[in-house]
Amino acid sequence: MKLTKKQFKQDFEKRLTTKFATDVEKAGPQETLAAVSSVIKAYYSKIWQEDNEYKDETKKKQAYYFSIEFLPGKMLKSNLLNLGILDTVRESLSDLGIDLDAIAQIEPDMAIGNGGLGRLGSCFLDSAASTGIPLNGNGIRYSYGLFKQKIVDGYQVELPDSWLDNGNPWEIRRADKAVEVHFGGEVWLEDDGTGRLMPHYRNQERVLAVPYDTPMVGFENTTVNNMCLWRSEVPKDLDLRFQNLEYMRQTAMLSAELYPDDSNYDGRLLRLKQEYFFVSAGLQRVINHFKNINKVPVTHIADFISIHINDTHPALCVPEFMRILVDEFGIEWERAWNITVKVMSYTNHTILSEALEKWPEEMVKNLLPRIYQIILEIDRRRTADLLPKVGAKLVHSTRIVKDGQIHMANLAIIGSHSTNGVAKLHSDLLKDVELHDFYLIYPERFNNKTNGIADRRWSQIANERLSGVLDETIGKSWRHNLNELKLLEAYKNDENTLERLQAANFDNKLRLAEYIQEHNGITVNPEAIFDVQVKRLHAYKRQLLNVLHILKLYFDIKDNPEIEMVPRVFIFGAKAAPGYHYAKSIIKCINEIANMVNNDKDVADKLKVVFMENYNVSLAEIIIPAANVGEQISLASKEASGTSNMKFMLNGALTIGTLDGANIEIFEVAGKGNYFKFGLTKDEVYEYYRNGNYNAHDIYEQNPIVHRILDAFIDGTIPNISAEGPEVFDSLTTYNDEYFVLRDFNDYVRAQKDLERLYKNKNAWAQASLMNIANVGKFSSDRTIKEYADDIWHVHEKK
Ligand code: GPU
Repeated sequence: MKLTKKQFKQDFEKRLTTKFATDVEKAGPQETLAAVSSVIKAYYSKIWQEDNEYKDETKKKQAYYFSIEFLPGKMLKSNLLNLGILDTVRESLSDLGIDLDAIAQIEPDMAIGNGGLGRLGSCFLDSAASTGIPLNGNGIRYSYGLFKQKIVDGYQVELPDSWLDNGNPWEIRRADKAVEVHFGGEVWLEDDGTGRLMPHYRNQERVLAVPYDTPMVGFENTTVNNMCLWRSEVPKDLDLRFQNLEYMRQTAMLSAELYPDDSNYDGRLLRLKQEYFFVSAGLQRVINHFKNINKVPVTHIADFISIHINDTHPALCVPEFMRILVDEFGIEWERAWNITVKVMSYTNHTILSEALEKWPEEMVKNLLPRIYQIILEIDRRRTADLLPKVGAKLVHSTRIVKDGQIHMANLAIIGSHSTNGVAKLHSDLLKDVELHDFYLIYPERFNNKTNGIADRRWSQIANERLSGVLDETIGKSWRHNLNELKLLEAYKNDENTLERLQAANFDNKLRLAEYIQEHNGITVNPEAIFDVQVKRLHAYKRQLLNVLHILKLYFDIKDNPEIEMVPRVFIFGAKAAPGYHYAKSIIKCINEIANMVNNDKDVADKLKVVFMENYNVSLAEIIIPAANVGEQISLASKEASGTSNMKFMLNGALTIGTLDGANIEIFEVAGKGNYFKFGLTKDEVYEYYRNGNYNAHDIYEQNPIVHRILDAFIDGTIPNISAEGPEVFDSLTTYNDEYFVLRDFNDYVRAQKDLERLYKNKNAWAQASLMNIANVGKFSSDRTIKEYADDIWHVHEKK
């Protein structure tokens, strides 16, 4: 949009008066932020309204991304950038003596997601809007987002994230579009006089679902899509003579809190309730909208909408859509089923068995009696249909209802026309191993969609320094099409460019060093290698492998304080699920090792270890641009894709990583010598599983370096971990090292040495960094979302 400084200042000053009865001089930072946001909202609202009108008039197909998590982070700068008014607003505010960046910083992170899964959803919504693809989010408006992490005495402590305290300037409460969602009670079927069995209900719990719309503003275009988030409330006409206070409390609690589990299934009733709540409310709204704008029978609905099931949490979309078609529209079962399968599609995000959702039949039956009947009927008909075709073995292994449980992944695969993994390796594993039996039955449903990232946030917003250098070197076309970064390759031997790229990184390191000084009280040397591992704390991600390597370097220094070593700063950021005891123990160990190393005179500034509290999207925006190295060291086959790996690449960091997830595709395009790969391949890992012949204790006994490092956990070398040290030690020895940390240790050390060698050659390192940036184009989520739109949803870009 077009905007002059004069206009903005006028609008802003007026808003301070009308909204807060104050002026530029007297306004506090919260008032300033709210007034700026409110002005921005007025700017995009017009575009939003027009785009909605355009969508309704053209009646073109739209897709809906159902996800129990989103992780947008802060919105102010992203909205300014996408509207094309970031510079104008920054300069206008500066004229008034206001620092935009300081104001932007106090906006709370919108953290209604745990990690990669939720962040991917937000990258997709950004990319869809920016490429003009009609994709809308559907989720839950949690009053409390992911907990805030404090480190107290080395331990993680969780604090509530009450992000809505100062209001949310972006959302619109749409009370007119509220719907009801029903739970529990009894259901029975009665002939409606025409031979059809219709459900009748008694004693159902009623919950009011109120939608809040948040605009997803496209980058310098006219598209504004919607992220619809549902809040649970008590229906206004509820007769309290028949309801107790416990019910009231429960209803209000439905949308209160995000479950803080990442890649882990925790079968609690409230979670199942949340799943049905946003699925039912979302589908009702989608279908209501379809009815209002299209004058065609609902049997045509698959030509107008597509529903995406993001991991299994929204898999109840399948029976709920069936319920609406069959019970409410009177459509005959077979026909309804064909429509449902056409409308639905599903993404799998992990092969970890502890993440697979399986709800006890009793629980589903009691909470969702009609949905339970429908699931049984889906399962019964499918079994009858397939038995003669594929035989009992395949039918059984792929059944939705078995062992007293509802298998949610099976429901999602069977009830949709597309199942995709999130990186090549992961999608192959689904076809060949984990979902092989499904693949035998429905080969045409399986496909890959390698993840991507919203590059605007991860470069233009997070790394203005680098963005400036890129503009000066290759022009600005990369801001619209990330593949244009390829132009940078022509400068691979241009010393001036290499120097300026490294200088940008150095400035970002200074910024991070300052942050670390302020928050951790640790002085880090900006000349050191900034070696970063930021992601959820999980055994399979192997933060522990990183830790063992740090201890190796530490002992190298202790043995020989004069040793030559490129100084390193190891930076961690990680939240552990509150109930994940082992992960919390590792956090404690990292913090105690940090204390030991950082305060050891022998170490000087050769080695520093920093654990950064409360890792979230905003912190990632400060850390990643400052990194030299990104650690992507999960055990091969376990990380479905990873997405921070792509963010590091975009910002010019080199990856040290295993042949896992999207790392493989990163290595393919970055080019040899521009990354550090190590470790078992997925085939070697599976070979160990087949033979059952991995013996971690042997490695401990036979490798003196490993022996010494592991002993440090139990012999008092590392102080203050008398409970956690033995736990870690036992996991790696007695319990045979589930994720092959010891097996990969030697090769990891070797790769780390290669890395150090390259870093000593400033020019060669700068070239490798440049090659990473130049070849990151594939990992824009603009590419990913176009593939979903073309291959799965069949929705089209606005022209
Ligand atoms: N992922 Br399942 C999560 O962040 N949370 C989950 O509950 C599940 C998966 C992640 C994968 O671990 C990661 O590899 C992937 O990049 C990301 O989803 C997005 O696909």
